[in-house]
Amino acid sequence: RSKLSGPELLCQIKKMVQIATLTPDMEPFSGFPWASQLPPRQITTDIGPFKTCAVVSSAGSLKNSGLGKEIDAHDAVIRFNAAPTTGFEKDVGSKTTVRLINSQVMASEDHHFLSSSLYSAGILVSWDPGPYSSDLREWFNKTDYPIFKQYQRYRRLHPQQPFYILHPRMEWQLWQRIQDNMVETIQKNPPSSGLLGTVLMMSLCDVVHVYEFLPSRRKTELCHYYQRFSDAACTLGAYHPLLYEKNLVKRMNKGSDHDIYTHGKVTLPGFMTFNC
Ligand code: NCC
Repeated sequence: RSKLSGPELLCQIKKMVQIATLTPDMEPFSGFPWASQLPPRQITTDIGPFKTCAVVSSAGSLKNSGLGKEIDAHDAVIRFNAAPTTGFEKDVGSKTTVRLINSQVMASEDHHFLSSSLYSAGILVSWDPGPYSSDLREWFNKTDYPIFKQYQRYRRLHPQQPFYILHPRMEWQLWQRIQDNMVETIQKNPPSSGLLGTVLMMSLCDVVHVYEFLPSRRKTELCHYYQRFSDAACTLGAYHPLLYEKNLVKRMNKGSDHDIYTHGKVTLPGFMTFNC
């Protein structure tokens, strides 16, 4: 098969990946009393559009990057899972507009999701790696972690904080874009939070700058900028098809290779800014 160009890839993703969040009217949720805890409108209706946005990966290569000021200069900033800003402002900034968290973070004891102040800044968006299907009922009966139980608890404790759940269809539509553009057969696991968040921001912003998803000259085996743990699989992927995700993002990059080398920075256009 012929390799798609960057603009063609961007068009495929724009056309074939629907960015959606759960709303109270969707089945089977509409039949549950707690459905009223879900935001009534789509996240794309409620927030944005923003001019410029920053996607801050959690990579160890952000350490000593000094990118904090540049990141904070964006109109909106997305961060992932348990990635902190306190104590790391110089390298990652302090603004958090959206925090995208996987269901493991919500459920595991050691993250103290319900009580930690780490999660209280900005808008929360969560996702769960369900089965390869976009059927909500099937997913509801087979989530990887108890995302709904934790969602209800969190909403009761923090009713004022906006909190969305991604429609699992988005994960698999994006996975399909990765698979269809690779020669190899990739593992049937959803894309990483980093790629999901990048595509989410492309639907909310005119320009998206992604930091240290494609590693800079600071590339390191250090997994996260905020932890001492080292494992090259954090950057290259094991469960998530991360290497393939990065290949795709590299092809869509509108910025220079020099920006990647010095800043780990990729520039992607928002979906509203181009026609296909
Ligand atoms: O590590 P994680 O991701 O929270 O990182 C967020 C996103 O940053 C990008 N990244 C991270 C580290 C690195 N060295 N290079 C990178 O490019 C990736 O795009 C990544 O998605 C996840 O995707 O949700 C993930 O979550 C962790 C873990 O659940 C949370 O950190 C909470 O502890 C997963 N780790 C494990 O399950 C052990 C990880 O596989 C993916």
